[in-house]
Amino acid sequence: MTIAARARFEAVADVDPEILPALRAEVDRQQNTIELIASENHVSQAVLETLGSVFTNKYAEGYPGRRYYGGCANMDSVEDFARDRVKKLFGCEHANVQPHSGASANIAAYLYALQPGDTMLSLSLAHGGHLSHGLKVNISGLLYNIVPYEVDPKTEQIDYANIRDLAREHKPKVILSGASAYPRTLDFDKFSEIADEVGALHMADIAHIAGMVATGLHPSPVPTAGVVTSTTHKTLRGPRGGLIMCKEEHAKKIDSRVFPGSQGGPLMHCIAAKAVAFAEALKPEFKIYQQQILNNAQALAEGLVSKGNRLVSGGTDTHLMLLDLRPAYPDVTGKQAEDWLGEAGIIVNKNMIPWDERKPTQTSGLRIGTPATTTRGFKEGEMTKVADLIDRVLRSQGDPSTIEAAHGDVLSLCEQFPIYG
Ligand code: DSN
Repeated sequence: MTIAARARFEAVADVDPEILPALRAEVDRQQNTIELIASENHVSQAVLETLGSVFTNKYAEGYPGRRYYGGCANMDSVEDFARDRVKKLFGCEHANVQPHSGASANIAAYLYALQPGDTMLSLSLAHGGHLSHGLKVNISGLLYNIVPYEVDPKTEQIDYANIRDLAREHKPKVILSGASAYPRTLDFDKFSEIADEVGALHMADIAHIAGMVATGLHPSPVPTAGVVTSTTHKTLRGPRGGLIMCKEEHAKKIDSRVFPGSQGGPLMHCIAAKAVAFAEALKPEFKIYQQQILNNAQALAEGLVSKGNRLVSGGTDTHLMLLDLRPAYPDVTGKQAEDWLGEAGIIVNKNMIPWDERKPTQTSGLRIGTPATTTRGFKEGEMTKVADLIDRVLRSQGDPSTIEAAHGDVLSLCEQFPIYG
């Protein structure tokens, strides 16, 4: 990988010796570390190539067939392919592939569904939600009246009866489902049922689980939710970006809330790369990949639990899990754990757990996910080894010689599974 990638940086080497070392170092870092951040992945060479193409040179404000600039025929072609492929992947009536990110997709969806001051129910960030779902300092929390729901204290899973009670009491315009640190299956039909009952719109954000939804390995909100947003770069394994799906009857207004409502020129190189990633996701092997993500998450979870670690909600149904550090390592913060594992070449992120008493900069939890390791070819056997490595480092309380030994094992695992050929 290193040699091939270095060759591709020849032009940068000619013009920018300051940026070049970081490019090379990042290739090496990704090759030589075990990436367990649940929202990250390694895109294919085809997606990378398209992302680095001349499509980045073009303005294409508007939509296919209705652009504000000349010279957009190739832009129209790739955007049409991207939209059609989303429709096939998810079975939706309409797709907008222009959102620059998941947060941008959410903003456009809010502009579609809400007026400033309107009420929205969403999962609290502290219980696994996302900052764009109503954090006070985010545009969602600044513009709208957010009523957060929390997980059940006993099961640490979504409490649908509580959501129904809150919905009846607060009469929200939108009930938002979706999360960035919730390890269990979401019952989208139940969300839609509650939303229908109180006359709210069910908006689903499937950013984390999009790959599983596309392949039928997680229930889909598309048939029942009013609007569905996603990112394209997590389990979907495309370039960094967002998308929105809806019924045909809402298409015109949704599109207008993306452009010109909240964005200007679309990132056409990114949309072209999304189209390539969607084609990859339509292939039968993508479902095998998604199933392996799930199998790997089970193996990792079982490995951790068998060594006495506690997972929030007792386990996972998806690609991610939340390790509660408190029972096994009461004095270790998420920040320390993230740092020690990082020194060993295992990349995770500290994460709040429900009712966490530590600050978000410290936390009592780690979020751990399997999409990226699965992409590079890890299977259950490797994940069991990864569970053992994590456990060794944490149990040693950051002992330098234990970290060094674990790092050696990480490097030899990484060498067996090159990311790019
Ligand atoms: N920051 C992403 C995550 O890590 O889940 C969500 O946008």
